[in-house]
Amino acid sequence: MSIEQISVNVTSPGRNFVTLKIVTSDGIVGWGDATLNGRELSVASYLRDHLAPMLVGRDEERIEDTWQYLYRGAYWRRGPVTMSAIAAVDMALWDIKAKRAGVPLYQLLGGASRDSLRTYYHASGTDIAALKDTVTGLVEEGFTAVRVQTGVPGLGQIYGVSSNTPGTKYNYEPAKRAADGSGAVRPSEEIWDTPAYLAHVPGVFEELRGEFGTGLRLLHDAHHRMSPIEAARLAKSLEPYGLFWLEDVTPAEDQTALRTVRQHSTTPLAIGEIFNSVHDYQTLITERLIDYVRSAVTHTGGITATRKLLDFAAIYGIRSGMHGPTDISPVGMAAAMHLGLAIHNFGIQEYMPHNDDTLDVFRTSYRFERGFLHPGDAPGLGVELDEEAAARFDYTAAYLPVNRLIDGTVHDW
Ligand code: EZ4
Ligand code: CO
Repeated sequence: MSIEQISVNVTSPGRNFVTLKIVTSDGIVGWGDATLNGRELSVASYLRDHLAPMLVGRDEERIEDTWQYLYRGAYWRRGPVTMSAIAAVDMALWDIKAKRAGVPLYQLLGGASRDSLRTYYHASGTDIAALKDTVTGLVEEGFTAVRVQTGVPGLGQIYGVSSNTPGTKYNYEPAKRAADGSGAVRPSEEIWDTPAYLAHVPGVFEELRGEFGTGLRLLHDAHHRMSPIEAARLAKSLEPYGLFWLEDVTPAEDQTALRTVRQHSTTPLAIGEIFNSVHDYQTLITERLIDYVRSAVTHTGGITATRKLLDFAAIYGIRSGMHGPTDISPVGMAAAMHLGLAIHNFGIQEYMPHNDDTLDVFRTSYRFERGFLHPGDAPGLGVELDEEAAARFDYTAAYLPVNRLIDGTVHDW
């Protein structure tokens, strides 16, 4: 059998998604997620204009060979656009292989290593009272782990703090669409001040531990904003509150920055949602500078590459914490769930339910119950794109925000 048709679907049921469809000569359909928030059309073009012509006629069973052909064969390697495109092809081929075998994908990855996947969800509040309300709601829903983001006095809208009213469903979506619907969108801008943040955050965790005790797993995302020594101070100041992890404390390019943080603190560290290759982790893993790998299957070259990355991490006792915001499509989320169920060194899965329009477009068979996820037992990935439903939602340009310091200097967002 061989790859006969390849097409790329761009749809926007509330936010943009890019989905690859591969059809084999005997009619098996495989789906892959290629969504890269704010840069969706670049990946769509990479797939349509460059990869699709190379793939037609290839043996769809040769997944590793196809991965190497697309990665090594391009000469230009790595980068989020390339690796998201390769990821989509890889996911679609695994979907096809598992459908042909008539089994859920996790069976081909070695079978289940656990019954279900512990998840964490996001809680935020512009002040501590609102934050406590949100966390209380999540604990009542059964969540055992919560990522906590908080407003900082003196700063306006900042990363991770939802503008939704407390008590409602607090989905956080940082990519902003053009207000006038014209599509001529520029990124919104936020303001940041590290000293104000560092002074405020430990008190928030003090309050949360006082209210919820030590049993609840608490996570926090610093979104790449600190210098190494500022990050070390943050990690040290949060040590008494026993975080499950502290995420993305420094800009992601410099792996050696985390040596400084490690020298000063035992707060567990997670990084990698904007990484796209195992090589981004080489120093971090071999020097044990992190505890959790944040890569998304969608942005890291697919199941083939993310499996290798997580196996490499396993040798050093490092676990998975795969990225799972709403900008990973249900197809990409399912890929993470199958992989997470199969590997031994699973840690936790980030999970934010998609909106109803998205779930009309993507028919999922994964199950979520009281804080735990299971990929389901449909053959393949278990997610099918309804192309008619998708056609109702046109691409709408939207960008992630740009961040500035109070004096106007551009800063990491
Ligand atoms: O900002 O997915 O841990 N999660 C995150 C996310 C990212 C968005 C960017 O597209 O940091 O909310
Ligand atoms: Co993050």
